[in-house]
Amino acid sequence: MKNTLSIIKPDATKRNLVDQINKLITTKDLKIVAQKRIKLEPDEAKAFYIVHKDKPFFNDLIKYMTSNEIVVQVLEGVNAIEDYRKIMGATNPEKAEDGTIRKNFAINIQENSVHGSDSEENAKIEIDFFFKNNEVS
Ligand code: IDP
Ligand code: MG
Repeated sequence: MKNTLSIIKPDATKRNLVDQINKLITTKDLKIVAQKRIKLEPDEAKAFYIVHKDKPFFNDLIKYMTSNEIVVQVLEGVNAIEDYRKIMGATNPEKAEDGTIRKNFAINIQENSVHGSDSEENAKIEIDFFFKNNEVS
């Protein structure tokens, strides 16, 4: 079994989409094994997205990620990382496949409703960023 980190982002929590998004997550081979709703501080958002610090959209991304609460989740499955990236759809919702979370719910390339880890290495770093060992079942 593998774990991946999922975030339901501010645009989605604002619109009360958590239950609908969780339905799309759990219909495939993925189980939600930890979940909490939190408000990110700007410094935490900057630390989480440090790989994007030189991108033109970085400051807007931090503003957006701290604009409302987020729901952070640990997902478990045999191919959790790849399976969740598929369920999420492309970063730009205009390019996302039908049935994906981003196709269904994202507003634009920034307000794209969900985050999912992109590799096993980053999944571990990102899960440790938000969860203590005893919070993940
Ligand atoms: P990902 O979330 O699909 O892995 P990344 O390239 O890692 O996409 O970007 C992280 C987040 O930064 C995106 O999910 C989105 O919220 C935001 N973002 C990415 N590219 C752009 C852009 O070109 N304009 C505005 N925001 C962007
Ligand atoms: Mg990414």
